[in-house]
Amino acid sequence: MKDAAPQPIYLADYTPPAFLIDTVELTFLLNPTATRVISKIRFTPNPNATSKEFFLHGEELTLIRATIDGKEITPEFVEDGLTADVPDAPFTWETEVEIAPEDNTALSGLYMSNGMYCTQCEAEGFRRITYYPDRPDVMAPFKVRIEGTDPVLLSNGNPTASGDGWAEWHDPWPKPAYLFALVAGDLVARDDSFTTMSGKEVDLKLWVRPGDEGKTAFGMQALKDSMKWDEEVYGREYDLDIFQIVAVSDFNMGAMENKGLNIFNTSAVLASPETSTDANFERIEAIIAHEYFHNWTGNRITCRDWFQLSLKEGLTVFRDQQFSGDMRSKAVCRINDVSALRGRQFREDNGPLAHQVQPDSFVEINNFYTATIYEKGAELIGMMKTLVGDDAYAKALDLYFERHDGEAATIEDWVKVFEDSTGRDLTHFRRWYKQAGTPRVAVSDDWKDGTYTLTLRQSTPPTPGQDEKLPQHIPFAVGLLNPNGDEVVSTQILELTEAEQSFTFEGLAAKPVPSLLRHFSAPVILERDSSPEERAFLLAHDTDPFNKWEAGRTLAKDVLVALVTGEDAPLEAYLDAITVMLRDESLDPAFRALTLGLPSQDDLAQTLFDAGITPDPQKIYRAQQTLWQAMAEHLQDHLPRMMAEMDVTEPFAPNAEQAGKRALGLGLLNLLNRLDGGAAAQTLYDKADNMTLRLGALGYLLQAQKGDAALADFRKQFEDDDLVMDKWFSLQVYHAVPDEAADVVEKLSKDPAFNWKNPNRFRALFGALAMNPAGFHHSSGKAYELGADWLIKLDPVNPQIAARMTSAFETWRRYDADRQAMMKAQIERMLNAEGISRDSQEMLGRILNG
Ligand code: B3K
Ligand code: ZN
Repeated sequence: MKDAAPQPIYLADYTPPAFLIDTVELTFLLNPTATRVISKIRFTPNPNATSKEFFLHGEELTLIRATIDGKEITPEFVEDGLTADVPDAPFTWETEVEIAPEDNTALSGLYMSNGMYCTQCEAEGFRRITYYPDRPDVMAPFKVRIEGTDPVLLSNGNPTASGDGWAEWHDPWPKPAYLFALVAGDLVARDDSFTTMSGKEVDLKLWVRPGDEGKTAFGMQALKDSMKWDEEVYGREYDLDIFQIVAVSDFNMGAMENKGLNIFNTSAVLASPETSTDANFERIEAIIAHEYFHNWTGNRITCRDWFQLSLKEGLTVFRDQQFSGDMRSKAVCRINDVSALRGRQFREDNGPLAHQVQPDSFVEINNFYTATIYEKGAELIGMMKTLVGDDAYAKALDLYFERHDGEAATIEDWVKVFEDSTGRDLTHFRRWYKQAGTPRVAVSDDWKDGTYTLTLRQSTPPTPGQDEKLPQHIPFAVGLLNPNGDEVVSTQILELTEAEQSFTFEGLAAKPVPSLLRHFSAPVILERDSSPEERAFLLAHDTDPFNKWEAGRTLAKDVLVALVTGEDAPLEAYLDAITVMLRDESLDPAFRALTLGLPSQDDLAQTLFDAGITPDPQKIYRAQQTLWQAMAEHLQDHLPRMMAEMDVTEPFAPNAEQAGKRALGLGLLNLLNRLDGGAAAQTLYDKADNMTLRLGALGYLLQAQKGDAALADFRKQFEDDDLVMDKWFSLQVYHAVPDEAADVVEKLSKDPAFNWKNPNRFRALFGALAMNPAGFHHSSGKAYELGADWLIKLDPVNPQIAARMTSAFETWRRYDADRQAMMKAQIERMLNAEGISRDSQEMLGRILNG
């Protein structure tokens, strides 16, 4: 039986901490089954406190002893921790506790991965290490001593002393406990250094397990690029003598920004041409930058409480997106970011899990590391920048760092900095933080006597717990093109603040074609009925690269929707337009490759649902296949030549230019594959000397049902490489035909290499199933049942991952009655599972009732 519904925590209930901390000294006596943690903490009553109650969080700890100012005491154990009678003056608190890292399968707190010790403390893992006020507004400098048999013993800050079997570290920058880190193991480092803008030499170390040294060069370069970029663009200099990254095989997410000691999932840092795809390289570069940028936006200025999570995450995502745009192609990066936003955040915002960028309440904070907090949060920063302009943005950021350095700040502090530095009133803009849901902006236009009028109407559908929606402050970027394709009005920002507003453009010679929401200037859904001709015109002529791509995407969407509903599809218009674009050699290959990637099946399902049509996942799948087939036939004569032009003859480099060529080559092979039954894919597989092409070719062989030999060969070559084997698992699921997807997953789940307790491997299999919508939503319901079986199995072992993956079921209300009933039955079965975690219980409850 499940426990009673867990109690939510409310933003409105925030009170300042009763005690502050001057210093923390921790000693770790490492042992896999019985690690001792001795903490010595100097507490001071907080003059601003509203309560004097002394409370320390603690979870799964065995208390050995506790003293106050050297005198042994017996604390009172309460829910989630302990309390004690303490002096109303500064005092020294000491405890010794015992923990068992080896038994920690939740991968939160101190745990073991492949024989090495590591930690993950955000959000609330530190309380599984020792008793502590585990809340981000309690910041302190830490001294750490580690004793153990491992050759490498690491913690935050600067190394102060070490000897045989011990090491000491000091982090002078006050930090909340969630940024604490410890690593111990048999590790080797790639060493480098960076000279900061004020001439300080910083040691850089990227620690990996012996054997992985060959995969560290790219990550190190990305780190140095990030350090330089943050100095040049944000004026932010690094602030310790050493910066370290450690790669860990068992990790719940991508990486963690612990002060001076970032811990990374191996998948987010290890890279080599033979084992990593271009997409992997790009993701690794972005994550390394993201974690590094947190040093200022997250660590030096942290969050007052977890309701402010987007303060650090939205801003840091925005910064890493800017960085990637500078390192690679701005247009291509923006298109990829928007595609990800639509794929994950719009899906969330338009379903039962919709929530505010600054939530009012939560049950389990780990469930709120979401696309809304991260990616929508980043869009909010981008909109503020658009509204105030680049210079004012830079000034506001300077003020932010000046005013809040060393503090635990709030989203309100952030907005206030913009108001104070620009003089603008952002009261209305604040709604973006408090109102969930994706606004719709419907556009109509009018042309009379040389005056062009655009009328914008906005509305936001209700979301769980928020029925009434107010108009948002939307920066709406617009440009106008002449019928001959010239731009007559360059990009302007219209500020839409009311439910309906009209904007006029005068003195035009002919009715223009509008290019709307350029650069995707706001995270909204644009509603405009326009002809295939207008879309084709914009695809050919728009000067805004995002909108050029968007025109092709909307046209493809119109075709696909029509193929699904059986209406007349504007197929010819699409094929002609796309052919012109694909053959336009003035365009970046990466950009052309993006136009070959059709709108996702999930995106189409949501679009149909929004239009009042119940989506049929099989029909959507078939529509996509039909369109690719039509494209292949239409381009038949051009394919071999166009592909040959994309051959990269220089040695492999993971840069944007080469990656773009490979992406377009593979996009074209996807088409050719439908005509030649896998022949070209086999040739490519046999000659490929890098993972991008090898994996691409393998995928197409699977698609052509000719993959068996290559799959076996791939496994043989890479069976000792976990990250590549993850690809081997997910590719088979991703490319499985809908009728077979569940069976493929079931078979792979019995493979001896399926180590289900490893988050990467679990996601490789079950994450891929959710990414194959026609397979997951197969009418047999088999995939629903299999997915639920495994989430029930995983939940007691690793609740964070299980809870996160329940979102595969979040779209259940979109579908027909049979599918709804089957999905609902599985959601309820998971919810009623014996001992269901608080994490999963919250997610499933919201999915079911939201
Ligand atoms: N701050 C971490 C995420 C922690 C997730 C805790 N469940 C990584 C990041 O956003 O950089
Ligand atoms: Zn982050």
